[in-house]
Amino acid sequence: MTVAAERHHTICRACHAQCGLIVEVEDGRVARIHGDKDNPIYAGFSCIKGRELGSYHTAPTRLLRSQKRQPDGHLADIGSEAMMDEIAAKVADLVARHGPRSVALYIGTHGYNNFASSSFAKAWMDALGSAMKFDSVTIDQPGKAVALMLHGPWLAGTPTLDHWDVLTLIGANPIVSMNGGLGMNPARQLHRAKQRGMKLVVIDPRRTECAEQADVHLAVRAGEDAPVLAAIARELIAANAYDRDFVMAEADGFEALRAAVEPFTPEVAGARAGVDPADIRKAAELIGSARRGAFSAGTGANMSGHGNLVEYFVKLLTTLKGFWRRPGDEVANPGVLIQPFPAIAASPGPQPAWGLGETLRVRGLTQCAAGLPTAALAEEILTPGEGQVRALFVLGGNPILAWPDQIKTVEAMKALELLVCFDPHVSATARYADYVIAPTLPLEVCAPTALNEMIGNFGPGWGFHKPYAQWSEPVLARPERSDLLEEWEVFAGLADRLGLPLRIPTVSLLDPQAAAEQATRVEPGQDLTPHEVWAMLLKGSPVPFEEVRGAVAGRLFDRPPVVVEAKPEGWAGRVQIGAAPMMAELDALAAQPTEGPADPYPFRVISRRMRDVLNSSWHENDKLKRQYATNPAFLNPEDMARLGVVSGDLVEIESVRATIRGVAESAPDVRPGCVSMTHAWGMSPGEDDDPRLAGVNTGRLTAVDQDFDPYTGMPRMSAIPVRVRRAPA
Ligand SMILES: Nc1nc2c(c(=O)[nH]1)N[C@H]1C(S)=C(S)[C@@H](COP(=O)(O)OP(=O)(O)OC[C@H]3O[C@@H](n4cnc5c(=O)[nH]c(N)nc54)[C@H](O)[C@@H]3O)O[C@H]1N2
Ligand SMILES: Nc1nc2c(c(=O)[nH]1)N[C@H]1C(S)=C(S)[C@@H](COP(=O)(O)OP(=O)(O)OC[C@H]3O[C@@H](n4cnc5c(=O)[nH]c(N)nc54)[C@H](O)[C@@H]3O)O[C@H]1N2
Ligand code: SF4
Ligand SMILES: [Mo]
Repeated sequence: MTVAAERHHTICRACHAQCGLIVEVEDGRVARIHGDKDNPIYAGFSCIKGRELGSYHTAPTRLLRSQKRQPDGHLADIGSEAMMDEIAAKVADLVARHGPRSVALYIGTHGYNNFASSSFAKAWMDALGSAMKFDSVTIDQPGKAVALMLHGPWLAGTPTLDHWDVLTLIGANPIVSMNGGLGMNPARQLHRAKQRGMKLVVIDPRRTECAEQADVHLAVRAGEDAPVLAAIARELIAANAYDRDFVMAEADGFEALRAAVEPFTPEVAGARAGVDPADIRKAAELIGSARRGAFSAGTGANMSGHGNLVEYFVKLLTTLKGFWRRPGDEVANPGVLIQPFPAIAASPGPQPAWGLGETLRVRGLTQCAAGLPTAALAEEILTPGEGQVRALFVLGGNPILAWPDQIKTVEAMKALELLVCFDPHVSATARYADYVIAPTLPLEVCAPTALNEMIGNFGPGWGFHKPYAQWSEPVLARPERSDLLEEWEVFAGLADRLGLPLRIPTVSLLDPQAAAEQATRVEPGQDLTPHEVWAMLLKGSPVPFEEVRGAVAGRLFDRPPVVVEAKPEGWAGRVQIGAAPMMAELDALAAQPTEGPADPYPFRVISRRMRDVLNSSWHENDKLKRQYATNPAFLNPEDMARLGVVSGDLVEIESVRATIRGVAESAPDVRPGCVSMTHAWGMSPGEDDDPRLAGVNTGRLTAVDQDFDPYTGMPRMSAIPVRVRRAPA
């Protein structure tokens, strides 16, 4: 006999969007999951990943107990207490022999998704004395933070979607990715904005779901965004369609910018990017005639060789148009869990963008504004000498499938003395691990929507546009006969064994110094409940944690309105729109000959997201792979015909670094000359020669020490030059 279903509200944590969902539980198991039409932000939205969250928890491949590598190479169960004893002893020994820098941390998607795990992990590294804390930001959109520092932050932020007359998306596809540009429930937001007359410009080599709805779609050659953005800036200046008063009052560097964009006429940019100059003019006119609007760049634009410059254009075009919030504007979200910056219509001016904190031993790289360059971590592991990394903790990430330069990443994982992965599966990386720690999954633990509120500061169309928050209590009990830990419990357990107190900063304060001042000290062996942990993480939140804990269905909080104040008398900071390193990069682009010798690698592999999987996660669920069981090599039909292949045929994709095989799939939406492929599929080299089985890994095509960004260390992860041919039978 089945019991009537209990209905619970929950926060989906399968991606960063944190949708408010409803879970129906019967007999202790998930019967159904669906969107919540009463949710004031998501209004019933859910995607198939969220609706399949139940099966995520019961997947046959899910680890219910942590694993230890045995002398014969197999993984076998280990009790969590014994596991923490052993790992703590190994770390103590490494630190004694080689110093704390020999221990590194990499926080991936699912570590980043959970402030309790990432905060405890970083605090544990601080307690050890190791600065070697890496995360996926520097292999994602690091240009965002770098450009923000070169330009200078605008404290009052940007107006929200309902105020824009025009939106320009550059290498981003938020309808599928749920990432920045269109806020939550993006398809509905775009529909509404278009109905009230907002114009949409999309710059993307593929006619994406967003481009389908664009007023102007510039289907640029991959990697050629910067010339097009330069031409748009040039047109705005030439047509006097920029906000001259705002620029005079708030910005330095206008003349340097004007000179640097001068060579990029629409004809020059159009020839480089392979688009009609008239379309560049049309885009510039739409932007030029707008009173308010926004620019948003995504991973495609960040990974294609000029990520910092593209993101810098995003900032400086916003300034040229005066698209920032102005005195008297209301701040749409005065903050619930995160205290926003003071709403002043001013900038503190540019800040250091690199050369911060730890210096790496390879390629002259330093910590940049986006963090330590993850693209250099494999070399830090492989380069002998003082400071060599010998132990790596991977928190909810999958280096083997996600990092650039898979060949080097495999070497590095093998070279480690200690590899510890926190992962619910024996992932492609966990296959090299000494310990795989089995974590609890989202429906088994409590959490707030703090992450999504925090990323509201990344740019326009990110995070919540209203004072919204939700708190989730566990919906499911931990499975029978399981021995699981929340990731933070492991770091607290390791710190206890090493006798180290932890300092847990609050995530509610954006200023790192203020957050550190409000840090809570956790003594070795101190008993903590999850609620106590979240109370310390949310110390100083605009709405007290105890009150937010009542918002189990997600709700809007009644916050006093915040209105942007005018710049105080005598304020010195001004934004910078002609930063020397960026202008030099533009000059170098302008000096490149437009007609080069024939390109030996004439195709470009460009990245994309697939709706039903998240990076390397969700591949174990066949229901989610009903449409694509592989990551196809999407090619324009013209290219398919020239190569003599039809959908389903195998093609060889060769870069200077490696050759992979892909399953060709005809796609008229892809610009000729591009191979549109999703990352984080496949296996290690030699294991995915038949891509029809588990896909193939595009990270293998890149080499970290070639064609890399000098500040973020990131090589091209999109717009990767390749040749393509029909695979021999
Ligand atoms: N060529 C190319 N490369 C790319 C990209 C690209 O566009 N092109 N994109 C880049 C980007 S933007 C990113 S963010 C990175 C992603 O880089 P990573 O974050 O390193 O990779 P993921 O595949 O997201 O790894 C997630 C891992 O977390 C595990 N996991 C799932 N749920 C949980 C959980 O609840 N707890 C824990 N502890 N683990 C869990 C999964 O099993 C999986 O092994 O990849 C980058 N790589
Ligand atoms: N369903 C789903 N959602 C996800 C993820 C997922 O794997 N699946 N991953 C999550 C992660 S980790 C992130 S970081 C976000 C990313 O979110 P987005 O940045 O929106 O990522 P994509 O959807 O891949 O869109 C990138 C676009 O860039 C285009 N592109 C590629 N190269 C170039 C270029 O040189 N120039 C220009 N202009 N465009 C180019 C591609 O064609 C693609 O349409 O998505 C997140 N959301
Ligand atoms: S969009 Fe992301 S948060 Fe929302 S239901 Fe899908 S996976 Fe979950
Ligand atoms: Mo990402």
